[in-house]
Order: sequence, then structure tokens, then C-alpha cells
Amino acid sequence: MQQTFLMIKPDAVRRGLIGQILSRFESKGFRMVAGKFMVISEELAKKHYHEHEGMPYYHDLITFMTSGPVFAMVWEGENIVNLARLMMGPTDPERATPGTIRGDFATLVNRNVIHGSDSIENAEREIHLFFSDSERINK
Ligand code: IDP
Ligand code: MG
Repeated sequence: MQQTFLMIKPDAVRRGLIGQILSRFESKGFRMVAGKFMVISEELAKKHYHEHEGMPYYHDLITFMTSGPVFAMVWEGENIVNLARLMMGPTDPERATPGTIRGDFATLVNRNVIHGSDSIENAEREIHLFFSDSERINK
């Protein structure tokens, strides 16, 4: 059974989309094992997005991700890393087909409503960046 890290970004929290987005993962048959409503620090945002340092959008990304509360989560299920990415749709909502989360709820690449780990290795890293082992429910 795989676990992945998902995060509802500040734009989606502000727009009141948490429930609709979570319900898609619940309906799919996945299980939330940890969740935290939080404002992330600049330090945590920079660690999370370290691969993007130096990109032209990096500064805006860090400012945006720390601009308001996010809902950070760990979810569990068969092949969830890949399946959650498919459910989210591509990074740029302009290329996301209707039926995907970004296809249905977003229009701009810098306001694309959700983060999801892109590999099993990154899922591990991101889960441990945001959650302690005891915060993941194992029942
Ligand atoms: P992902 O969120 O689909 O994994 P990444 O390429 O890892 O996409 O990029 C991380 C985040 O950085 C994106 O979700 C988006 O918020 C932002 N981002 C990526 N590329 C661009 C861009 O070209 N312009 C503005 N923001 C971008
Ligand atoms: Mg990514």
C-alpha cells in the first residue's frame, strides 16, 4: 500500500474548495491518514520546493504558498502516487482536461489549487517534511 503527500493550496482554501477536492479522493477509495490545516513558514516552503530554486516563478511560488492557510495531508491507497497525479491533471491547468481537479477548478499555472507528490521517493520526503510518524493514523 502506497502513501502520498497532498496539499490543498491557499487559492483553493480561500475559494472554499477543500470539501469538493477531498471528496474526490474519498470517492476514489483512498484513505486520509493525516491532515493539518496550517500556514507554512517560508523555511518549510523553501524546503518543500527546493528543486525549483532559481526558476523564474520561484519567488512568487514561495510568497503564494505562505500567503494563507493550506490543508496538508497524507493519503493511502494502491498506486496512489500515480493515481493522485492523474486525478489532479497536469501542472498547467490550460492543459488539464475536464474531469481532473486542475481541469475543473483552475485556469492558471501559478494558482493550480493542489500539490501532489510526483514519485514514491518525493512522497516519502514530503510526508516526513510535514508530519511526524505519530501523526499518521494507522487504524
Ligand atoms: P506540480 O505541482 O504539478 O508537481 P511542478 O513542476 O513540480 O508542478 O511545479 C511546482 C509548482 O510550481 C506548480 O504546481 C506551480 O504552482 C508552480 N509552477 C510550476 N511551473 C510554473 C510556471 O511556469 N509558472 C508559474 N508557476 C509555476
Ligand atoms: Mg512537483
